[in-house]
Amino acid sequence: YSDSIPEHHLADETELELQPPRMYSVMLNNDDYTPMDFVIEVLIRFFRLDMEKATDVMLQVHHKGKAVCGVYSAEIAETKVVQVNQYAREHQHPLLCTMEQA
Ligand code: TYC
Repeated sequence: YSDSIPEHHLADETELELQPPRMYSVMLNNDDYTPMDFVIEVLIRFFRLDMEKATDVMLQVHHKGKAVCGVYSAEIAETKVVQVNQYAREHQHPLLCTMEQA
């Protein structure tokens, strides 16, 4: 309906900005070296999973190669990726966090 509103009246509340944001799945990728307990800690700390859910997602990654940890808008997903990869490197683990459009 924004066609019916003069362009100079388009504001934050009009149609263009009411579209839902594109969503991104943030994934953990399997590797042979990162300890399972560290992956669980990451899932609890950065993705706010409880111990049971975190264990489930960690095992999914371990068995299938990767799994979704959470789904977020672009800016939040990018922040998760940076924070998790930085945290893993600080602890000298090769754990890799990535994102893809959901
Ligand atoms: N494969 C690892 C191991 O056997 C565990 C692991 C799980 C690593 C999930 C990374 O994202 C990962 N210690």
